[in-house]
Amino acid sequence: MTFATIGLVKRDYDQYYRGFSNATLWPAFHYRPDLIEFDRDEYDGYRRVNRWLAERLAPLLRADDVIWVHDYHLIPFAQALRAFGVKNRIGFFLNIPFPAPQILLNVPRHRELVEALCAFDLLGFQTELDLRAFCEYIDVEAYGTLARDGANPIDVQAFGQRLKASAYPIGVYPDEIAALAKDGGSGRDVEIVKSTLHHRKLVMSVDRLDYSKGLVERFRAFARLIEHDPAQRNNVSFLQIAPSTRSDVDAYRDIRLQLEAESGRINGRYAELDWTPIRYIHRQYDRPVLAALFREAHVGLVTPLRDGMNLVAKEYVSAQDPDDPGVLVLSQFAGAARELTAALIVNPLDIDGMADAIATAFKMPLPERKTRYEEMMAQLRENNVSVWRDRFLRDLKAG
Ligand code: ADQ
Repeated sequence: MTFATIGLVKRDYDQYYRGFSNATLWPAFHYRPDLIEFDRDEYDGYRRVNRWLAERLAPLLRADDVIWVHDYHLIPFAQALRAFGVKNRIGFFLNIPFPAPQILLNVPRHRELVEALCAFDLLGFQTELDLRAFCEYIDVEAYGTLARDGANPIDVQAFGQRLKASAYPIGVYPDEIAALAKDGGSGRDVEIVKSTLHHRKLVMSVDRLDYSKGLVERFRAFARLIEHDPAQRNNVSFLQIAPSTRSDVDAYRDIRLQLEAESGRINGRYAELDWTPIRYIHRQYDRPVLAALFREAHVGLVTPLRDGMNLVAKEYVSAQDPDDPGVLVLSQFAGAARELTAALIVNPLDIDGMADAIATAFKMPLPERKTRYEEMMAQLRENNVSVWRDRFLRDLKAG
């Protein structure tokens, strides 16, 4: 693979990346209008950087290149490329949710953004729900037309453009992760976790530290579990791995402080001399280590408030021992819940419901754990990341 990379100067980083991308679009697209910040200069910076990236890419392109653009940082990218005379096929995949129109309307200039999206030839969303939200905007807000003949991808006409749109749920390579999980088990980090567990059950979560991931609610659910069932105390350990991201955006500083307070409160209340209920670690780990840790965990607790897909859910299932698999507890608001229906599906705002699901997972008999695991693995194999890529590129090239 050949990469062309360019750096951003501080003003561009602040306006384009930290500002409009991560303080306006990210909260809006994750259904958090209360966290949306909008600054006109940042929006101008967002458009300017997209134009500049397009200007730098245009001379590198050959006539038969197919261009695949990823994510919310690059919504105006096709429009910008077209302005430089690029005629190639251009597709866009949105890794995060697409919000319902009533949420998107909170973003000033939302119409310009959706108009920019319509300059792509193909739009890919994670789930049917995201696709439907986009179509609703086209229908109700943009007075566009959508071909309702059941064809997939759907034909869209809006803002004087014709394009196609469909759902392409992103996948993983489940068998590669399974192999990593098996081999990674002898590493030092994994041995440390095993030796300090002392046969306690392990509940595990891995997320970027982000307010969309539902960490506070999850910590409270774990506290509720040990509060209501004292027999669980000292018999279960919760490992939360969450490296900081975007720590220069205010909302991310706030969530970090809130989590530190919450884990401190819970550990202060319930810890014993030989047991800390929550281990909360701000670190990146190598993929084999994470995979091996997933395999040790009796419960994978993946409870985002909103998530485009959530690959951790798919990685956790893939990493399990087929002869003794753990149980995935999964938020109904993760895109992955549309495919991994054999998980224990929870509402991440229902603290008691999540505590009950963890207790159910602990008690689940081996045959049921195996059936659920096998159903989910079959789904992950059928829609692995190559299948996802090939479907998108086939539709993009088909025109
Ligand atoms: P993210 O919000 O980053 O991705 P996710 O899908 O869970 O969320 O992917 C995170 C990846 O980073 C996983 O592969 C995970 O293993 C890895 N990771 C997380 N914490 C780690 C740590 N401490 N050390 C090492 N690796 C770690 C966005 C969207 C998602 C969507 C993906 C892909 O928000 O909804 O699923 O893109 O489309």
